[in-house]
Amino acid sequence: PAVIHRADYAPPAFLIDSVTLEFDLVPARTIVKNSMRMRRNPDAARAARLELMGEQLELVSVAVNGVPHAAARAHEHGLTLDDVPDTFELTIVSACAPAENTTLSGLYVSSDNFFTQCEAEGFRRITYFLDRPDVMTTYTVTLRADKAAYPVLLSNGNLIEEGDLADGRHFAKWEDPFKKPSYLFALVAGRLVALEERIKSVSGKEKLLQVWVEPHDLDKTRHAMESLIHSIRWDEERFGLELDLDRFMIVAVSDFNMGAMENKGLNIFNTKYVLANPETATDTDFANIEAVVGHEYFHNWTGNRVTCRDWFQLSLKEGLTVFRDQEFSADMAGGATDETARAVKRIEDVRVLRQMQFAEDSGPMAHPVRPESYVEINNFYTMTVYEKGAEVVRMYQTLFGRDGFRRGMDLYFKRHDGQAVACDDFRLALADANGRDLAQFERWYSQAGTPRVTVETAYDADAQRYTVTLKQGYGDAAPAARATQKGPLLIPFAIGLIGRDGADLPLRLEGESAASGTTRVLDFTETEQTFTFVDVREAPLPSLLRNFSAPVVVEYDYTADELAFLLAHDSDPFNRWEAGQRLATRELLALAARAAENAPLQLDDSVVTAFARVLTDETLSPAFRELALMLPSEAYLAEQMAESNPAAVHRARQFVRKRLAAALREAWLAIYDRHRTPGAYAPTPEAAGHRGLKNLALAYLAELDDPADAVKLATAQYAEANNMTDRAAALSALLAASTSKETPAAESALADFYRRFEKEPLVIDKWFALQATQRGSAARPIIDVVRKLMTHPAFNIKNPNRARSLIFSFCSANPAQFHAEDGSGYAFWAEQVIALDALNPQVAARLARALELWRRYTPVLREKMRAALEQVASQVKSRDVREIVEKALV
Ligand code: B3K
Ligand code: ZN
Repeated sequence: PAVIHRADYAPPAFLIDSVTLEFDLVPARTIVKNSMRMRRNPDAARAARLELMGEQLELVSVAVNGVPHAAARAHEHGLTLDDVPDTFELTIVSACAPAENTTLSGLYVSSDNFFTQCEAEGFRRITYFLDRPDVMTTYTVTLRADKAAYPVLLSNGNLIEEGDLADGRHFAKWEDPFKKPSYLFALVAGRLVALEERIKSVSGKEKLLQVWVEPHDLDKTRHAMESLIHSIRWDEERFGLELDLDRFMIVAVSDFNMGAMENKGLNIFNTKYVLANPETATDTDFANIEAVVGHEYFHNWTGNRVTCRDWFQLSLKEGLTVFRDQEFSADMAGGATDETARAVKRIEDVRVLRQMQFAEDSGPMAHPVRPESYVEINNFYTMTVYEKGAEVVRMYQTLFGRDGFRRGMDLYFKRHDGQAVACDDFRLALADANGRDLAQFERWYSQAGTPRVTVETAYDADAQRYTVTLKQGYGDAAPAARATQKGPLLIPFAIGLIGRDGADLPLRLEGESAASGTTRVLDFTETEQTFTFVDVREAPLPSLLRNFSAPVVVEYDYTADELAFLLAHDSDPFNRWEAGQRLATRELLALAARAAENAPLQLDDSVVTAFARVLTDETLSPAFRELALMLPSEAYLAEQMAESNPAAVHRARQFVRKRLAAALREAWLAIYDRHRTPGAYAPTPEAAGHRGLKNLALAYLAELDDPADAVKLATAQYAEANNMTDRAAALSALLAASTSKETPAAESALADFYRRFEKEPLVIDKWFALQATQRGSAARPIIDVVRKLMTHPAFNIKNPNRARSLIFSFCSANPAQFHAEDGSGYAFWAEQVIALDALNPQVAARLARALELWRRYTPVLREKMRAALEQVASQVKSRDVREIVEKALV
């Protein structure tokens, strides 16, 4: 397959000054008339011909300056025009078939309504175009459709005209005053209703806000609207960025490949990230909606006003916008000063990064934040580009502080508003605004793999000096990553020193005149570097990489007692949590190694004691305690083993869960009682924290060999719940309890849940997911449950949310069952990847990635995975899936 290289970037040979689009929307055959004012790009080499991109289009006619153009050739990838003048009007009429479009890229139909998805390269499935992000132009769009079937007609920007046409049809004309790349184009047509609000933006201008949904979902739009208003306010306050359009629309669609899309003024969202009311959505759903609404809204400046020169620069907008949405959520939860509330959000984000991005960075798909090459760009909307990219942006803020970061952002917009630029331009704006050379920092964009920092410390009591020696490298990185690694990184390494009483010591580095602060960010720039603290009156315990100041792995030989001490005392809440995770991980990996050899398992009491202290420490917020008591995931643990053994990890982790359940039984019962939240439901972080801790208690109680308490509590909670968080948690506890002891309560709750929510697709997704991720037993392997559910009338592989809820949940979120030794999980995976490949390559490629780390597993599993991968490689057609499986098999 053709590989696209970053080094081959060349500016476009032609530019488009404006475009006018007219759509005659008919599901089976939509006609698009596209008129573009074009000219040669003075900054590019003179091209012999004009090459427009186009896919799956039927060409009807081409005219240059109104004259039919004979020398136009349509082909599989687009349209070639020989002999075009220097400046001209190009008019192309073409047709496409939205009703048959199962890829959900381009123009498609969902629930009888029309939607578009153009990023990254979907616009070329709508019309022939220079479908690349550095070609920015203004759009005028006329939509025509049957009025009864499609009463609402939306596109980007402002509505300038609408009216009736003959034969029961009508039209709407939209104009977007801002230049934009084609990937930000959108249209929506259908039977939809909107929740509306009018607000005044910071400069006093009136703005119309709308959340469009199908009529039966109008009662689930309030939270999305509030999230939008909060996002608008936050961007005004934190970054001085104002909404630039008079009207901002969000539209929900139930068939969507990803979370949401930031089309200019017309964001299109997966229903999952819009619809919520207490009965249907969990606390996590509410929080995710706020984050995704924020994310897409923030793109209006970081992505839309300043966009990407080419797709290699994707992290320019995605890393930055993820960072912005993380900060938004932290500010919403804790303001600028509630460090524990902010830490809860930070911990959640770091968990995801470590579990998913570190794994990606260690396998065949490893790539730098700014990739060097790709086959299919849709495969590069990755954890690395998004989450590691956000960490890279966060490091600027760690280096320069909030004010310095803001100065850099201001300069970035001053220089680049209205342009399509590169990651380097962002870095230079930050460097120039803060008067610092950030040349070395560029390596964060060009080197793949997770850096490892090893730490050695020494205390000289006589001299009262404490030295910290840091070494950086990449360990044995995967070949894909190793090829990119050139030299040491600039790592902002935050550190604190803790005294025997648990309090932070004042910090003074050698050469400084006085001590200042208790956390210092060390500029760690060399392969090996020693930092010396002076006036250190006692041997301290180091608190390393506070608040996870860089996306690295830290290796330091803490004793178990030291970790327990940090868990009890560190003033940095992130590192308090981190100490508990290190303690648990170490213990769990030792147990997994024993489990792999079928040796008996035993857990040290000190671990139980350390966790008991946190659990019952009422000075800590419930949300923090919930995170502290949550063990590292099975996937993360398997990843840390020399040879991943999911069955052994599962046995070890279950063993520890059961021990913690039994040893702390009374505490769990007390917690359950104390953290009930009677009264009306509110999705605030505080109330969610109480529910979370209470439901964690329930989940632990369900692990007891005799789960009678849990069954009793969960049965009552299920029946009485006034919100989905509690109802789903109760159902999950009942399913878990019935693994050790068959309980009829689980079956009847499952049946009730289905009946109750039959008409709520997002809740039925939860019903599928809960069953796909449940624990199995030898007598009841979950693959059987999953295969049976595949034939359930509510299952539909064409709907990505549904496919994810059953197939992906099983293949990616139930490792012990998926990696069954008989290979049954892999055979299922292969079947589903092949089936999806023919319908929706983007979704298929995501599923394909479930086996990419196959080389790291035990020999038995490895061989079965290889066979499944080879089977898939020999049958799939899409460029998307081929790239994944071929890279995995190299
Ligand atoms: N920019 C879109 C993602 C598009 C994915 C295309 N395969 C959503 C987001 O990151 O906000
Ligand atoms: Zn984004």
